[in-house]
Amino acid sequence: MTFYGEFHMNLCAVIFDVDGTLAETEAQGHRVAFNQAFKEQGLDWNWSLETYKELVKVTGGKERIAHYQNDFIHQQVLDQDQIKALHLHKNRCYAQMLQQGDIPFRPGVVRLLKELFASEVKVAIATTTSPENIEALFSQKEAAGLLEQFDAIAAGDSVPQKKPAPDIYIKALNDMGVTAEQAIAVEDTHQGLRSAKGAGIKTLITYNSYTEDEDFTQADSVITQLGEPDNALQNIRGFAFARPYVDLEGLQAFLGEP
Ligand code: XBP
Repeated sequence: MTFYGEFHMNLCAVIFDVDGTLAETEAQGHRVAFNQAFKEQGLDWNWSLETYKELVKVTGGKERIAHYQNDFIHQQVLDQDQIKALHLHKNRCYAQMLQQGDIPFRPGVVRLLKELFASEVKVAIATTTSPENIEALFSQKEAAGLLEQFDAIAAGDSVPQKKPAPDIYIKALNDMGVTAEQAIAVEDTHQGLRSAKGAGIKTLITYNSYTEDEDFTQADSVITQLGEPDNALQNIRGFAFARPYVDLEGLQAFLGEP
């Protein structure tokens, strides 16, 4: 007997975005690391929470720095090679922050990953950030042994175009050998939603305080968080989860509903 009733579509894979979806890494993670790198490189740039909220709409750290020069300060302070070097410096700062275990996973993430890893369902990552930053995030104590269990990790510069282009989700599907109809994407931003939907994948949005006012009208389900038995999710729109938390059965029902 199931909690959700009958469903007929077979869930084969779940693909997770990283930044903002697995953990709130943007405002208190990448942004802080960018500012530290700017300071250590002698730049007088400082990205406030408000500025970063705009900048984060451009996916990719290197692309974000270029966009800042072009559209915010209207000054080419750094060329492409200098941007690359600054971005590497920022990622070293970010990894150091995570070594101190500063950015916890969002509610329900570790629980759901463990349930999926113990099942037949394949699990992947589709992210704009680099493999090094994913390793840094998963080096935190609560995620010990999890990263090795993913079936595919599609990350960073491995595709021609970053989100909102669908390339990274298409790569994750191909790497796992599953079709878009057999998979679910979990995202937290409008740009990520466009990417997953562009690849034809049913998408669950777990927004956060940084992205809650973004346009999620294309999403198949919008909820506040994956949730825990004692820390319930709220269904916002689209498919509604019957339990206070997202589990494998809930995801199967989500994929299976017309
Ligand atoms: C989010 C991004 C990334 C991070 C910074 O990726 O756009 O650019 O902000 O990481 P996603 P990098 O939501 O797809 O996980 O500096 O390594 O780009």
